[in-house]
Amino acid sequence: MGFGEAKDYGLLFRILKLRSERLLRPESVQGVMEHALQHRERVGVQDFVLLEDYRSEAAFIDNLRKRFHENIIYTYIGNVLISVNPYKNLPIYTEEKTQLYYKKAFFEAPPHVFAIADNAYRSLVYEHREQCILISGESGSGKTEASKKVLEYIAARTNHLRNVEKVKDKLLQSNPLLEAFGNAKTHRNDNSSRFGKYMDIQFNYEGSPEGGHILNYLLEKSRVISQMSGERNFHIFYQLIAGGDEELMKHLRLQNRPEVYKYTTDLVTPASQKVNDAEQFRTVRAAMKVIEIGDDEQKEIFEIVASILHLGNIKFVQNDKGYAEILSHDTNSSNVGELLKVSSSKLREALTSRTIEARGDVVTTPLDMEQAQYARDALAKAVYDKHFSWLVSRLNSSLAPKQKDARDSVIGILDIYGFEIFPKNSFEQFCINFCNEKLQQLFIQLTLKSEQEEYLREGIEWVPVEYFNNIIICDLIEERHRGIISILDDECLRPGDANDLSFLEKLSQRLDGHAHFKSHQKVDTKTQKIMGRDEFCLVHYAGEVTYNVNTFIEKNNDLLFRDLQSLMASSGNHIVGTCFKDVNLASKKRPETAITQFKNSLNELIKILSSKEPSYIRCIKPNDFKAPMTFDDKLVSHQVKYLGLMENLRVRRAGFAYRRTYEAFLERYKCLSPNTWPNFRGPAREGVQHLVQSLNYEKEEYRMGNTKIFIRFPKTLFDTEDAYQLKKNDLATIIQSRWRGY
Ligand code: AD9
Ligand code: MG
Repeated sequence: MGFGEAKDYGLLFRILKLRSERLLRPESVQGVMEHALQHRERVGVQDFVLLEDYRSEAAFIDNLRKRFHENIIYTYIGNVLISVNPYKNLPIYTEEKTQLYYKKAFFEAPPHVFAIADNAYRSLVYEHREQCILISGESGSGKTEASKKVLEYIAARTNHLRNVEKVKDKLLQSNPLLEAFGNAKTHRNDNSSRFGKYMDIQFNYEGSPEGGHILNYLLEKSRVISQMSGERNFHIFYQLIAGGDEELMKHLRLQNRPEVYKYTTDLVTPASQKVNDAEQFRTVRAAMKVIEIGDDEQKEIFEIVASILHLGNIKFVQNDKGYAEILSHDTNSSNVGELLKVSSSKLREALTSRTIEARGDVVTTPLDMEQAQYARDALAKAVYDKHFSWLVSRLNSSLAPKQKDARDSVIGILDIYGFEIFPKNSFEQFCINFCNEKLQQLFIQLTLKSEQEEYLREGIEWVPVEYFNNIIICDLIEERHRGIISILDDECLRPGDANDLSFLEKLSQRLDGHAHFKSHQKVDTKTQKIMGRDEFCLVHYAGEVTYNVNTFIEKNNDLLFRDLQSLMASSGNHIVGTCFKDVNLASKKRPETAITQFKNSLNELIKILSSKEPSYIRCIKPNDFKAPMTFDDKLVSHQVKYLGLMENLRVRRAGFAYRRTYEAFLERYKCLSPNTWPNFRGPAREGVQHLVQSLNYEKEEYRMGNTKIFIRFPKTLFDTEDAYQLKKNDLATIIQSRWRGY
C-alpha cells in the first residue's frame, strides 16, 4: 500500500509536514504507516472515540469483536476501560506486562486493567487525590477477576519490604476466603459472587499498602436454603464436606456426601469437582491462617457451617392437632444444639412455636407445618448471613493498619452486581437495579459535572452535552413518603391484611402517570406484552424491567421469630452469640426493613465514592456458554445498551478527550517544532502555540485554556505521540504504543 491509499490523512499530513521541516528522516515513514494501517484493519481501534462512526452500535460491536478474536480484550472509551471476558488464560498479566504499565500515561501502552490501576495509584501517591475504581457488568463478565488484577498489580508495583509484603498477603488472601463463603456456582458463572463488595486499600505516606477495609452488600441468603436446579449453595459447604479431615468431620458430625443434606442436595457433585472442593478447602484454611484467624475461631466457623447443614435436615411431623413437632430423638436438632451450644429442647420448641407479647400478656402459639419450615429456613438464612458479616468484620480487624498514619489515603475498588434483566425479576433484581441507578447517577455527577467545572475554570467555551439524567428514576424509587421503597415499607408495617398484591395496588394508585412506571393494567408499548396481575414495570436508564411482586413483602420484612433470636443470642458459640446479641430484643421498635437497610448502606457508599476520583471498568460477557473465542453479537449488544456505553461514548466525543498542562505538553513534544527545539525560553503557553502550529492542529481539534491545552480527539494526541516516537526514530515503540494489540 502506498501513501495514496492511506486513510489516515491526519497522521500522514503531519508526518509530511514534519518531514518537509526536516524534523523527520524520510526513510522511517513509509514502512511504519503501512504496518500501522494494516494492523488497525485487523485489530480495530484501541479507543472507541477513534471510531469514525461513533454513533453506530454496529461499528462499536464490530470493533469489540475484531479485537476479541485477536485476543485483545481491553478497549477504552476515553478513560473508561471496556473488558471482554476471554474465558481462557491469556499471557497478558505476566511480570513483563506488569512492568510495561509502570508510570505510563494512558496512551503510551495498550489498554489494560493495569493501566487503570497504575493511573489510580499515581494520582493517589503523587497528586494526593483519593481514588476509586468502579467495576460493573453482568454476572460472569469478569468483574471479580478484574478487581483481583487491580490488587495484584498494586501488590507488584509497591515496595517489597517484609512488613508491607505481609499486608499485601492479607489483602490478597481475603479473596479466597470471601469467595468460599460468598460465592457459588450459578448457571451464569461457576464462581459467582453472591454479594456486593467495596474494598479500600489504605496506603501510607510512602505509597505502600498498610491495610484495608471491606464493606459487603446484600448477600443472597436465600441460596442457603434453596438453589435453582443445576446451581449450588455457597462453595464452603461443599469444600468442608470434601476437604474436612476425619477428626473435624467427626466433631461436626458430618458425612462426606453433600447429597445427604437437604440444603446441598440439588446438584449431584461429580468426582472431579469434589477433588477441586477439597483443594479449595486447603486454600481457605491457608487464607484463614494468613488473616490470623486462629484454630479456635476456625473451629467455631465450621461449627456454624455444619450446624446449618444439620438444621436443613430437621424434619417436622404433624401432631393430631395439626401442628408441627420435632421428635425428641431427632438427631439433627441435637446436632445443631451441640454445635451451636444451645439447648436442643429449647431449639425444638422455638422452631415449632411462637411467643407473642400482647398488652403485657405472653402468649405462646404453636406453629403449623408450613410456619415451622419457614422458621427453620429463616433461622438458617439469618445465621449464615450474620456469620458472613461477622467474617467481613473479622477480616477488617485483621486488615486494619497497625499504625494510623495521618496522611494515609485509599484506593477503593467496587465489585458489585451489574444491571439484571431476567425473564422473571423479583425483589433481589429490584435492589440490584436500584443500586445500578444510583451508580449511574454518581457517574453522571462525577464525570459530567467535573468535566463542565473544569472547562469553566479554564475559561473554555462549553457546549452542554445532552444526556439522560436518571435522577428521576432514583427519586421514583427512593423519595421519602412517595417513592416505591416508602410505599413498600408502609405496606410491610401496616397491620392486618397487607400482602404483595395490596402493595402492587398502592403502587399503581400512587405512581400512575409517572413516565418511568407502568402498572399491571397497562400494555407494555415496546413488547406489546400485557403485564400479569402481579407485575409492574420500571423504565430504568438501561431499559424496561418487569418485576413480579410475589414475596416482596416477605423478603422486605425479613422476619426471624423472637424466640429463635433470643435463643441464638444465648449461643455458647461466641460468633453466633455476638451476631445475635446486637439485635435489641427488648426494643418495641421494628427493625429496619431489608430495602431500607440496603438503601441506607447504598447512600453511605455513594457518599464514600463521591469523595473520590473515579475510574471505570465495564465488563462484558461474550457468550452464555463460558466458552473462549465465541462472540455473540446479540448478547454483547444487550450489554452495550445496559452499560450505557453508547451514551458514554457520545458524551466523551462531545467534550475534549485529553488535557495537559502547558509545561508537561511542551516538555514532551518540544522536539516537534523548530521554534521550540532544543529549548524554549518564553512562557510555556507560547511554546505550545508554536507546537500546535508546527503540528498543524485544526481549529476544532484543540483549545487553549488558562493553564492547559485541551485536545478534543485522542487521535490528535496519538498522532502527536507517533510523530514524537518517529522523531526519536524508535520504530518498535511506535508500533507497540499506537497500534498495540499484544
Ligand atoms: V458475578 O456477577 O460475581 O457472577 P463476575 O464477577 O463478573 O461475575 P468473574 O470475574 O467471576 O465474573 O469471571 C467469571 C469467570 O470468567 C472467571 O471465573 C474466569 O474463569 C473467567 N474470566 C474472567 N475474566 C477473565 C480474564 N481476564 N482472563 C481469563 C477470565 N478468564
Ligand atoms: Mg464476581
